[in-house]
Amino acid sequence: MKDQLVHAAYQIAKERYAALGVDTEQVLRQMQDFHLSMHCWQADDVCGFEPKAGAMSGGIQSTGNYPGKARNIDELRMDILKAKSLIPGNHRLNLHEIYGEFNGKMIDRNECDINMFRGWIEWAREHDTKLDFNSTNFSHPKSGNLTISHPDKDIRDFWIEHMKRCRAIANAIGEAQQDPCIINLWIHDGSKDLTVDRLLYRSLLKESLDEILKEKYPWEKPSLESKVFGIGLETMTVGSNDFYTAYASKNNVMITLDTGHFHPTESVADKVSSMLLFVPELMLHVSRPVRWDSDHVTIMDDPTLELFQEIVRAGATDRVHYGLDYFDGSINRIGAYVIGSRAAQRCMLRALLEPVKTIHTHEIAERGFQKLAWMEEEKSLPWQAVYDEFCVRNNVPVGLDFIAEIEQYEKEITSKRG
Ligand code: RNT
Ligand code: ZN
Repeated sequence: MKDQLVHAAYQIAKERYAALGVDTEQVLRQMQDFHLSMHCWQADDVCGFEPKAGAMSGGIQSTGNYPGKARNIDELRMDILKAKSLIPGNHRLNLHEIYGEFNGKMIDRNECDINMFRGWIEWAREHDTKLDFNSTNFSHPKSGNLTISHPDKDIRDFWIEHMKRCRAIANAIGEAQQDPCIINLWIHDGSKDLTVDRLLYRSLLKESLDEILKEKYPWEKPSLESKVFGIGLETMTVGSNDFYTAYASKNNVMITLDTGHFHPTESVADKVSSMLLFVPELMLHVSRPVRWDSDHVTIMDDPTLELFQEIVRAGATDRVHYGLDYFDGSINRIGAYVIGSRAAQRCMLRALLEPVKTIHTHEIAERGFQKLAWMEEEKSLPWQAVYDEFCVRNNVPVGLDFIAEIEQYEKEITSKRG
């Protein structure tokens, strides 16, 4: 699309918003400072680079076998850079422990250390990218249904060691980049069928977490992710939402809200204001559950928009970290990154462009009809013109222009992968 057209549409949009008391230039500055934490695992369907990687386990599943997934670290980095070149702004990258540089050596989960991530730190510095991190408790012979809540002390200790080491790695990454590295701690622990002694597993989880979180680091921030259920673990999840909400508020730890990890009619947006009164910060895993925690590509749907609106309305944009978490292996994976990242940005943009001051005033004064009218009006305000302007200013394709670029990359690169 022609830049002049984009600028012309933006000028009109700017005036339209100004009439409602919204400063689009200020919003564009805020958007520049809005950093997603892109999940590295969309590029290869959560496989990672352990030399002896087995089948995926832990109640998660990536479906589809669209050709061209990244087979090694170089391909993964290349694909991520391609995706980043089509997304306006500057974004973080979220690594899992299994995406370290193994160099063909089997380094077991209880042996991981910063050496596996020095290459990543260098790569990130070169590409002006900050890193986040995750321990990997799934897809391993020692992770059946249970890891750190396993009644067998040896298994528990193995995973405690892994998670402690992952925290140390995150701290070293954070120090190297002079910006805290968020480490997400998600464990799949649960049971398929009726569970009598739920208290046992939850007590063990609490005890293990106390041990894992004992050390305090200056450059690392742990965040705890709950879940409602996993595949094959349908009856009980040890790390439920109640468990982590209680644990995190008591211990002043961050909470990760994954939008696929709640009952289908539960509003994740509604959790933001409650959580933020009791935990220091939030991490998001923006995803799209279709009937279950299916991890479809994020789109600009109502639940996602409401989530971002809640964050902005609560004045909490800088207390939230914006991770993405989906893995669709059925479509072009770089396209999946670009669609999901742009969708999350558009939700944030719409949230920032909401004429919230006036809406608040109406709400406080109990002018219900006026409030509703303004909120309805927001839906058809020209936010799209502001997003296009944001793309032009960041030198990335506007509108659908990214499709051709991804098709070309597919033709030249990903389609040639065996
Ligand atoms: C799984 C959790 C978790 C994972 C990643 C790969 O249900 O959402 O965050 O998706 O760690
Ligand atoms: Zn998640």
